[in-house]
Amino acid sequence: MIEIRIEGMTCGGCVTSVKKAVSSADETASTEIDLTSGIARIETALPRSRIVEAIEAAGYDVVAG
Ligand SMILES: [Cu+2]
Repeated sequence: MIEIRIEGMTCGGCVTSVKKAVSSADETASTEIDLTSGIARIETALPRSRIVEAIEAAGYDVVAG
C-alpha cells in the first residue's frame, strides 16, 4: 500500500480525476482519497514513482516525503 499526500484537490471532481489517473496507470489499483487531508491510500503493485507520475500528469502536486 502506498500513501501519498496530494495538493490541489478542491472538490469531489478532483478526487475522481486523481482516481482516474491512478487507474490509467494501474487498472487494478484500489484508491481511497480523503479530500480534507489530501491523503491518498493506493493499493497497487506499481512502484510509488509511477503512481506519483500519473497523478502529477493529471495536474496535481504530490508532496514529497
Ligand atoms: Cu475539483
